[in-house]
Amino acid sequence: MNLTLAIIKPDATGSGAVGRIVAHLEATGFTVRSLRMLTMTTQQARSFYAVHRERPFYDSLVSFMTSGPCIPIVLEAPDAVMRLRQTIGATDPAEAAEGTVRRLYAESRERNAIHGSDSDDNARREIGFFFTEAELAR
Ligand code: IDP
Ligand code: MG
Repeated sequence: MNLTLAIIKPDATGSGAVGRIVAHLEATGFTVRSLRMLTMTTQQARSFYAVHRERPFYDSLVSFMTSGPCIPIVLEAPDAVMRLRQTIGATDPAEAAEGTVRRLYAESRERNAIHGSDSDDNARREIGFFFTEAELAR
């Protein structure tokens, strides 16, 4: 699939990194197809990250993701999912490769600046979580 979902997380919207992160994504070859800004409710964040509900970091993650505004972005490129995962880097910025978004802008394993879908199926689900068909049409 040529679409994936990124989310600029509350640490990065709060630290003035939004413009630089979007510029980095565009410079990497992605086209922005749609974006919006919202502060997620606890229910939204719990649902978005439901796959992690048994993990020890789940409650803290939900609290972080609802602590400020997020910017979900639908990105288009060939092999979008894999390309975005390479562009954002490893979950922990200390382990993320040089030049990746998390290496450049993330604070910690939790406050790691950006989300990227990890499969085509999850990209479809996650895009649908934030955007209607009409918002993707052009
Ligand atoms: P990913 O975002 O690199 O795909 P996941 O394992 O899917 O990483 O975890 C989802 C999010 O949960 C991470 O981006 C990060 O914000 C948070 N997270 C993951 N592992 C930990 C942890 O060990 N401690 C605290 N937060 C974590
Ligand atoms: Mg993940």
